[in-house]
Amino acid sequence: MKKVAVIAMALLLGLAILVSCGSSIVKENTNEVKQTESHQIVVGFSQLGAESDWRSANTVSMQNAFLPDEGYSLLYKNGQQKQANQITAIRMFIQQEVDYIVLAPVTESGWDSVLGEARDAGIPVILVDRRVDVADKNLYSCWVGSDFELEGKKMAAWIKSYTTSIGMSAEDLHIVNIQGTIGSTAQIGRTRGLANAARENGWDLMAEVSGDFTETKGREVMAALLKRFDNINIVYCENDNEAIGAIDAIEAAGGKVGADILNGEIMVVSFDGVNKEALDYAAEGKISCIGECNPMHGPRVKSLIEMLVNGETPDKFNYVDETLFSANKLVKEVEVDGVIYEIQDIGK
Ligand code: GYE
Repeated sequence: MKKVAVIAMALLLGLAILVSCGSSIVKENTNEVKQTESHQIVVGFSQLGAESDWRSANTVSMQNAFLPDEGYSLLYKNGQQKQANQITAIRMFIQQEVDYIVLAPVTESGWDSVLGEARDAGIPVILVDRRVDVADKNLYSCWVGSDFELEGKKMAAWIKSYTTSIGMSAEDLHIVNIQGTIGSTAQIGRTRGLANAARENGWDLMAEVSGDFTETKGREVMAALLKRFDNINIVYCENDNEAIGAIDAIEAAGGKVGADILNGEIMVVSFDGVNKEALDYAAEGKISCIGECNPMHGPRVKSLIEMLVNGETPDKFNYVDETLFSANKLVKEVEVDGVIYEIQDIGK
């Protein structure tokens, strides 16, 4: 009996060893799979929202740049225009131990703590499009995007050149600014570009109201402005979606949009040049000028990450070159800070 028990025990033990060996083999295999997966560079992308056509094009550009076939895995989170959502997304990326965090921040302030958490976790942060205002600039590796104040200055230079060439004097310009999301880099720069030019030239900048970069808000804000003022002759929209909404509101109120200010038309200018309807409006002259804002940052962010992977240090601030689009033949070029920018004629 004892012998049988010993043999049975030995068999059981052997089985147990086999089973445990087996499971360790299984584990190793899983590890191997994990290792091949971990050759992929995991990028967590906190996009601020989906408020405009510019934003959608930007998201697609990012998604197309970080493809699994090319060794990337992209985790995308839409912040719905709320900073709190973006902070939650970044914390989730930290927990998931991503290799890089890419942040398109909705507004500039309030990022110190969460970016500090990313740094403590050893995860580099790349900013795209808008910027953050943090005490320690080392909280992020680098940024790529547009020079928004330059965009504003170029548009102001276009307005100045156009209105002087049709013989208007400075005090006859009655401008309203439908601003972007307050506190966002794009808003701050574009608002400053216009406000400074208005002050320097003596233009009548009657109101600055946020349209939050959306068509709906642009329509709402414009309708309210038309009730408040009866002499608006220039509408400066901080993006195309707002401009489309504003044009609707002007037409609904019986107004006519166009560059013929001297004959009562209301001139609309805007930024982006991504939305097809806005570009068509510009070709027809309903939008008199569009300041280009380039959303195709995916490949740019990718090359910044590649530099970091290779141990190189990219430039801290990386600007994109941009032009102005107009079908109006009167202004061929504008000069800002000693640099000449040609206007791209998109007339039919
Ligand atoms: O102009 C606007 C978008 O930050 C450059 O955000 C971006 C701006 C863009 O909603 O359409």
